[in-house]
Amino acid sequence: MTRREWMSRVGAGVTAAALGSGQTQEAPGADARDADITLRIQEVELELDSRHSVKTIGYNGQAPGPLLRVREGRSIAVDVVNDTNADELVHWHGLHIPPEVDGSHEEGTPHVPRHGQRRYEFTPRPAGTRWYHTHAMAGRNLHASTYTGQFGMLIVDSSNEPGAYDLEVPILLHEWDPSFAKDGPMDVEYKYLSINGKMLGGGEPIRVKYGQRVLFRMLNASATEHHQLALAGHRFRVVELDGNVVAEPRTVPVIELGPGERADAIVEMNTPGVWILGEVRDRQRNAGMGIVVEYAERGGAARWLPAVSTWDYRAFGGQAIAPEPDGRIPMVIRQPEGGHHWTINGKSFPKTDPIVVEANKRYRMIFDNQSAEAHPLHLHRHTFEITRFDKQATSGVFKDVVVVPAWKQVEVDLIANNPGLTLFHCHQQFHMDFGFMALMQYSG
Ligand SMILES: [Cu+2]
Repeated sequence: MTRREWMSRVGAGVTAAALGSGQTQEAPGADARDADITLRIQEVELELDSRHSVKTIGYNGQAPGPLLRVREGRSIAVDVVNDTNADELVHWHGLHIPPEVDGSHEEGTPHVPRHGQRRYEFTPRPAGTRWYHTHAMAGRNLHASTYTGQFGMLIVDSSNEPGAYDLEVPILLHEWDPSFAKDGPMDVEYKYLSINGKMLGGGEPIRVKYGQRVLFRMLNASATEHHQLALAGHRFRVVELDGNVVAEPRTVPVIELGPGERADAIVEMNTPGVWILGEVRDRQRNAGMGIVVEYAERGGAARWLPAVSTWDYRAFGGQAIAPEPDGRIPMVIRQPEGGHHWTINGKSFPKTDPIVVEANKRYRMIFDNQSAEAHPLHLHRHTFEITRFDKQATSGVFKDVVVVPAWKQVEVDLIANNPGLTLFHCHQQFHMDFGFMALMQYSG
């Protein structure tokens, strides 16, 4: 049975349940003149549970936005209608598409004008768990950009998926009602946390049956926060990171995701009961970051069990030796004392040095984090391979976001195979808005 058939039998119902009013928007034939997908950016009153709701900006009257499912290699047209008072951009995170439609102002993508609309046309690739989100700048405005509900999952299906699972469940993390911390005026804190737009207990449970294999597609759509997830009574077999198959699938108790990262994991449903899938840290889970997983014919209060993280990208890597790169791109990351700007090699965007590459050559980005914070570093329009993590070589873990821990070094290799301006930045919104960006450009 193909993945597509699974989806039509069970998956569509599951995703609709997990995302509330969410629904898959299928791309019809390429000859259709109407848009395949329409996204309307508009204000949303999001009910987190029966006692809490927030006003935010979302897509098509919901947050998260609709789960989009498209076919790899089949061109689509997306009409984005902007009902808000601010110019917007939709970034297709993880896709290898041209800068004109990638959704980055810095790369030259035109805005979707306030109270206007714009069509994005592109051919989705590569296959995997991708996502879409606003790429507007927020600065100190915590009611803009990725602080809002402008995010959703985008699944790019290939024609030859094995489909070795019975059920597919998206898990999207986000926080709401942000403010600046009183004791640290540059730290953002949040009142409510959610999975799939609901606080723990506020939405429908994920309903499973004994013996099922469930594929969880997890996305950290937070503007600023790193998260750790566990499913009480169960373990995750991680098969993909950022939507890309890993060299060595491994079973782990806890999955860690920086802002922008995804993990796809299969769970064998072999411990009947009513359980919590949620943030490992009590404070985060109690603020709403959890969802109930309920076996058929089981009832009672949902149980939580503490879990300890063993997370390490290298666990999913192989032993292959990376070829010598054609060029090395060292990047030293610092936050000069007393300021809140970030620097790459001593400069803040837009003054950061351009990263110049030649088409079809291999480059090694060498990240040296000289700061006390972990940074989720994202390269647009390309996929990179982690080749060294904290002084240890690794291979076969392909990503578009890599978390570089405080005071550590990480190296990634990329093949420059998608000419055009390409944005590199920290996915922590408050970091990217304060200088932590650079542009990669192709020479000749
Ligand atoms: Cu950062």
